[in-house]
Amino acid sequence: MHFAPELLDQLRQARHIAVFTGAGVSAESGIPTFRDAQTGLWARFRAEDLATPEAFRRDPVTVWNWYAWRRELMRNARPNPAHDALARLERLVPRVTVITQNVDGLHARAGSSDVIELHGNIWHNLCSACGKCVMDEQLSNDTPPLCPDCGGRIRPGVVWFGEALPVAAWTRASEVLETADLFFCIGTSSLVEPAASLPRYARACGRPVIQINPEATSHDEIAQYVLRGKAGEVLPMLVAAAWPQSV
Ligand code: BJW
Repeated sequence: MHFAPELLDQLRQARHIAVFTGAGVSAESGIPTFRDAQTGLWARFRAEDLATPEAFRRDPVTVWNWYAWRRELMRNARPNPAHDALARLERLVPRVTVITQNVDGLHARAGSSDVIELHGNIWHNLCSACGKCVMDEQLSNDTPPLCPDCGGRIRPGVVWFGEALPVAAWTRASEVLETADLFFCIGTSSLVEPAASLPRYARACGRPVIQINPEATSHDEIAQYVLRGKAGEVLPMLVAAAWPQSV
């Protein structure tokens, strides 16, 4: 793949890089993206219809079992070359902040040290009634488990449709846009708000936006560079092209 020499210069000169990621970054780890059709037991459900507070109220058993299945998938998944290349970038650029919509924790497992999780983390358990955080060891054997304090239903600590994003994560992500020199947008359909507005804010702040995705998205229009391909292939090549001595 050929990279514009100006892009490689901008990368080498950057003091702070912001990287906004979505499900496509974990696709090569074997975790289906949100808008992939579901398979097996879950083929008759749409992911969008399970990730809502209404679905959990209506059918908590199905929603809990879906998350239990996804946790198992994520537990067995390994970071892929895209996660690894982003973690490696920290040794080449003074500051790298990953702003992710993913709940799988794979950026941190790959070694990225500054990760903002906009949509929560699938490994956290919360009481849907009193908000208490509950450790795995404290979970009862019910489906879904019940809160040891108030008996409410335990839910995964992720952000569902119609719920607000964690304030601290959103505030930090907005601050990062003000200090970053470059903004990567990788592996997201950019359909889900308010996260999808971040690349537009970055562009409005005058930051070059670099889009990596095998498919076109609405953010191609605002991107200074569109790199068409899989993140696990494009990112390692890009890092090697900018810093040949790093490989
Ligand atoms: C590859 C690849 C490879 C493949 N390499 N790439 C404004 C306008 C319209 C609607 C709204 C609006 N503001 C809010 C809304 C409503 C709603 C929304 O956005 N709806 C839209 C669908 C229309 N938003 C919300 O409800 C949000 N909350 C909110 O706004 O609250 C307001 C409020 C304020 C105050 C009080 C109360 C409320 C919350 C959104 C939460 C989203 N949650 C989920 C589930 C998380 C938990 C879980 O994992 O189960 O987050 S939904 C799902 O979508 C998940 C993802 O993080 C998110 C984004 O998906 P993503 O990552 O982009 O994945 P895909 O599958 O869509 O795309 C994959 C991409 O990868 C594709 O482009 C592929 O081509 C690419 N790809 N292989 C690179 N190898």
